[in-house]
Amino acid sequence: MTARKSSNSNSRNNGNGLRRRDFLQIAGGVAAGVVAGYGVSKFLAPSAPSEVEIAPGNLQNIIQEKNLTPDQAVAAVKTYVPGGARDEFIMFASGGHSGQVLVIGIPSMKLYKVIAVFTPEPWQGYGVGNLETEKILKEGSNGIRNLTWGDVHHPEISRTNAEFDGEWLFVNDKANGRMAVISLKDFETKQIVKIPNMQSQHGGCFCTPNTEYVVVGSQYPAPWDPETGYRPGETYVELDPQNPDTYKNNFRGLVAFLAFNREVGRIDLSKSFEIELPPYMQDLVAIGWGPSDGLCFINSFNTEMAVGDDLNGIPPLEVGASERDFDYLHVIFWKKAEELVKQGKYKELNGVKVISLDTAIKEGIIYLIPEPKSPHGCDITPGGEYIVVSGKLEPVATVYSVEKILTAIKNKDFEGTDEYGIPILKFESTKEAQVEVGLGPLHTEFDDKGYAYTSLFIDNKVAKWALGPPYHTGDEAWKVVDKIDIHYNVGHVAAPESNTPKPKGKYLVSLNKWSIDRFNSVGPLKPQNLQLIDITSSKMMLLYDMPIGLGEPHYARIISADKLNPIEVYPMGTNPLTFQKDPNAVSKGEERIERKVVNGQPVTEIWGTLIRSRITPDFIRVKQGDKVIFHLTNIETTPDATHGFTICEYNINLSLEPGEVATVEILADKPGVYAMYCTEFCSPLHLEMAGWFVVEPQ
Ligand code: RUQ
Ligand code: CUA
Repeated sequence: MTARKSSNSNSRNNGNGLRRRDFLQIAGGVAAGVVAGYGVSKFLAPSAPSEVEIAPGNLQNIIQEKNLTPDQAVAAVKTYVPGGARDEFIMFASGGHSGQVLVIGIPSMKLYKVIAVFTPEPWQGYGVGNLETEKILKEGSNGIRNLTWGDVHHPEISRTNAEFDGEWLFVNDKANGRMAVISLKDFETKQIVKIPNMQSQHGGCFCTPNTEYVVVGSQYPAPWDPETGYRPGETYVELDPQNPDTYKNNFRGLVAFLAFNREVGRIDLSKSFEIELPPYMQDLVAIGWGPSDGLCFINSFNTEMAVGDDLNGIPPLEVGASERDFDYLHVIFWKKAEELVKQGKYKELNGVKVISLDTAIKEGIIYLIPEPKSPHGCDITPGGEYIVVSGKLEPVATVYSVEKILTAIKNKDFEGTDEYGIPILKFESTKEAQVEVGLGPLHTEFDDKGYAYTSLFIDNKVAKWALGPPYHTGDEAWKVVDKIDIHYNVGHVAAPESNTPKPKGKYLVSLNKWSIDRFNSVGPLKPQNLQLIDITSSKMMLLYDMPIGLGEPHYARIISADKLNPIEVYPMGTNPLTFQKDPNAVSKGEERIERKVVNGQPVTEIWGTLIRSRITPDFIRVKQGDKVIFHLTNIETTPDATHGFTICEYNINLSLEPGEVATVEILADKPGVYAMYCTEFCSPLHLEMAGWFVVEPQ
């Protein structure tokens, strides 16, 4: 991997070979421009810094002292979003193996929140005692283990007419084949679903144009029993590397169309369906609109169906999976598949309707197109007319025309079938263009001016190139126009509302795997590096490096901030999971403790309130062996007045936002006197927001 020093690091010659006097002139210009550009009057508002502090001379001194190049000084100003101001875009970046989702402002690159999804997170009271959130994690496990992490790759925002609508966020767990639903009303996880018949999951998520379905594809094929599909911990099939047929016959890929019920904000498996796929390693998924409405595209690798077994003389999986020059882009007619389900042409496997591969072929809903070697990205141009795929091992971005694909299907323009009988369309009759973008192309995003941006893993660059008609014509079309260095090892890039009909342009974020020399050292495990790039002019310009010290952000969706409209406080007594009034909500004066016996088990049930700076009740006496249930209502109405709740030694922590009701259940199994207190520094008497939980010995 080539990892070079940044060309614009703080070097003595100011990075540009400028002489010092020239530089000072430019710096002065920048400084003056800063003040003028931002409007002096704004700076002179009563709360703004004094005139002396913002004098151009001073700014010039700062630039000089920090040894900034003019570009760096401009970048600093471009990304600065003062406190009280708002970012223009919000990025939802996957948190990789942290199992969480990062909420980041653009252009400031401020980290606003880490949404707890697959991994317990105490600050949000997620999976650390709160009954509802523990239930989400438990019901979203795989039935054989309580999963406490996920490998989050691809976030997706709910869509209306294929555009992001800012209501819901979906993220996948690659390692365990799961999907999570997050409400953008409160930025909290509401549901995790183990996708039936899927072991690992990677492609997508990608919503159909009106979020009828959240679409996801498998990555590593699952062991497959034609009668019972795949069941975690149960399905055992023969896999013998010496006999490739065992893999070809006993494993299957899958694409799942998870029906999303917007009213209740939940995935409904009873209305979902799946399509069986060959045991290739299906990769990214894209769902079309406009001319590609009703189409689903999935690329794949390891169409060689290599298994590995390197210690026994079989080529390593990596080698076996890279032998052929082409893999397959899958083209699936999902609306026709929906019809087949209505006609009953499916088999129910593990609670979901599955269209068999044979049925899919016979009914003409699946086709393959050769795509250059081990591709990764699978992205749709704003007009929905092209699909762009990049082969990691081929220095080109390949552009397919949807019109040509549909014509080729109509004319049965096939070069044959694959081993399973799926018709393969001819590459030449579906291809629109191939653009030489550089080495190791991965993933492509689009702006609002007809340009595409492809990440180049091996080159450590992002290439900007012009799309063809109707975006650009003649000599302008399908041409690389600019490249920018990134630092280092870019995976995906993300641009505001790319992969929708109306990308917003302006910025590109390069999600880099390595940061090497870009930050203060924090030991051998280095942060990932998200780099913000300005794409408003013909030359791309690096604006900001943001270290991410938790997990690996694979991909991100970026939405205009004004499309988001989260609530400030919950309506009093809300259960966040349902957004309904919680039957156990209490107001001031209704607090109480009740003791009863349920099926022979003594139960102490407490209805309490929290308000600055009091937990009511603040003294609770139970008997050893009691099951103790707390229903706590935060009766604050002030935004930000969150209280926490813990009982020492009990491994629980709640986060109660204003208006929220939470329930926690514990077993008073050990005698003792335990302090309980509010874990959020909420008020001057926060430390006094405490009480005692007494467990009398039997
Ligand atoms: S992936 S870069 Cu899911 Cu593309 Cu990781
Ligand atoms: Cu409530 Cu501290």
